[in-house]
Amino acid sequence: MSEIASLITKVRERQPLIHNITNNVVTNFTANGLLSLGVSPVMANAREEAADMASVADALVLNIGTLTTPQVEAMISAGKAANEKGIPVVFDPVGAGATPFRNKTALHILEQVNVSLIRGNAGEIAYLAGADAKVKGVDSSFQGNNQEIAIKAARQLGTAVVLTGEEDVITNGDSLYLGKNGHQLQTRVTGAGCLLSSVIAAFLTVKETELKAAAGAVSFYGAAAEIAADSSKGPGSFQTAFLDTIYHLNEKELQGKIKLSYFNHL
Ligand code: ATP
Ligand code: TZP
Ligand code: MG
Ligand code: MG
Repeated sequence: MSEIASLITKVRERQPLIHNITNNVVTNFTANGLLSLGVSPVMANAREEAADMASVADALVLNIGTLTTPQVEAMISAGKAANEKGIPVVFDPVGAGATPFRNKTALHILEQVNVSLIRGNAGEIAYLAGADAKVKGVDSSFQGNNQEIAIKAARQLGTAVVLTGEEDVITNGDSLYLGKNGHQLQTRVTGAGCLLSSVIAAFLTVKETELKAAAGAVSFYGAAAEIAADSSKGPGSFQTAFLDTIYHLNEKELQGKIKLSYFNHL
């Protein structure tokens, strides 16, 4: 696990610029989370500049949490610019499976943009895999086999998939990491999933395989949540402690905390 742990040092050394077109619930938390990590966030949603910003960024995050038609146009234009430049694109299909507009938009973005990785909860990934999704607003109540659903989505969509929950499944349809870091308090802070999508984008800039980079990001993030939860009284103090731990947690401490299993040739 030392190779996976070393990615956090590489991310901090590289200090990538992460362009986020994200929802208006989590914008501030995402920017602060990325700054705590040691990377540069920028939010640029306007159709008029989304492509220009993507073309100077090191990675792009498309998040449909509070989508509007102009914002979707901005996402597609930024996504195409990112593809032309060859930078990673992370897609967070927030609430896919919940309404026809979200469903249609999620599939449209995946048609138009070459996405490097999709990060969602079980219900969202199940919807994209064509399974019977249960998405309550933006939260999942899907009760199926998460590993099977993630593998199916990755194979069908031809992209890496990170399905998060109590256990995290990270797969490209051929091999898989199962991650067991994390804390239940993460489900009581809005944007815990959205910030993770942006943290994964930062890790994708250090030129590892998508799977290794995502495994590094997910383990780092989950380990930070565990440490933060130890000194928290509830969701309010957890949110502050989580940002502090994202700032302080280093490669050496992380190494002893990673809970990852790897499965090859699925
Ligand atoms: P949802 O909207 O369903 O809450 P989300 O998009 O916010 O989903 P999560 O699945 O909650 O995303 O994942 C965010 C982070 O929280 C991940 O790092 C994941 O490992 C962690 N996590 C989620 N649920 C739990 C849990 N019950 N126990 C431990 N960690 C969890
Ligand atoms: N409503 C629309 S987007 C959003 C809410 C509550 C934030 C979802 O964030 P996350 O990371 O999926 O919990
Ligand atoms: Mg959540
Ligand atoms: Mg989410």
